[in-house]
Amino acid sequence: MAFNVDDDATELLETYDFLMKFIIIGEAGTGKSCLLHQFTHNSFKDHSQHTIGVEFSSRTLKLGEKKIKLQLWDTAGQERFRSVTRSYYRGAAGAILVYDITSRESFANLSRWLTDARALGSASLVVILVGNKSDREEEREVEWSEASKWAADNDVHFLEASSLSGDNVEAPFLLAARSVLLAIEAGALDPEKAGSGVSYGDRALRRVNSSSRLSFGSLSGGRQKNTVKLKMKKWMPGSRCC
Ligand SMILES: Nc1nc2c(ncn2[C@@H]2O[C@H](COP(=O)(O)OP(=O)(O)OP(=O)(O)O)[C@@H](O)[C@H]2O)c(=O)[nH]1
Ligand SMILES: [Mg+2]
Repeated sequence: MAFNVDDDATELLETYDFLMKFIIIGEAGTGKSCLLHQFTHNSFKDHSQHTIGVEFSSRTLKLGEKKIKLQLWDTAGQERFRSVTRSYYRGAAGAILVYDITSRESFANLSRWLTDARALGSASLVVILVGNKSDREEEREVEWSEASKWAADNDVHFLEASSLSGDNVEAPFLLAARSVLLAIEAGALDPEKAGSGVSYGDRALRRVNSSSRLSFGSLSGGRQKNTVKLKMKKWMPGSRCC
């Protein structure tokens, strides 16, 4: 099992408001690893090989005033890894469910992935359906309207993206993070609860429901890969993971 943690030791000193656990799931070859690589490195992953088990990466982004650290678990789509990868679904706050617009088979199997994610993820799991490889329009096998209907029927968000061109790659992650934040603000998700898939990054900011209301006025899609801020005084040891 590979763990590609590209943050260095200074990450321990990083401050953020929330830490969220996301999983990337879907059939093999749909472009999950490329999508994630484009999101974390702003480049296309050449010669991508099948993921063996699970790979980990992270990125910190800003949503309004809030700094969110995403813990991203890229899972293998191959059947033989299914039991291993499912163990990583536990307590996920968000799931990026990927199919390939040029593969009807990858679309036909979506229900299976969604069922597993909902069974094992956080009770308020946010799911974003991504139709990847939108750059291959001429080979399209799944129409946007069909996927959009499936998404509506299954109560998930939907968009198409291209890991190759980078088109719409940030959107699913921003959308998922924003939905989770909104759930926290609405009181539907409690980061203090085990298995919520979210934890506070700094105890000083635990005032979500009192004076400091969350604000999503300006969604920032700006690239802040692995943002690191060295604020010794603010760092609290032992901040929980999801
Ligand atoms: N044209 C095009 N090809 C893509 C895109 N994303 C990924 N690919 C190609 O699709 C293939 C599979 O990509 P991966 O990211 O490795 O697929 P995966 O879903 O991670 O596969 P597993 O790890 O086996 O589950 C590779 O040959 C990529 O180059 C895309 O947006 N457009
Ligand atoms: Mg992969």
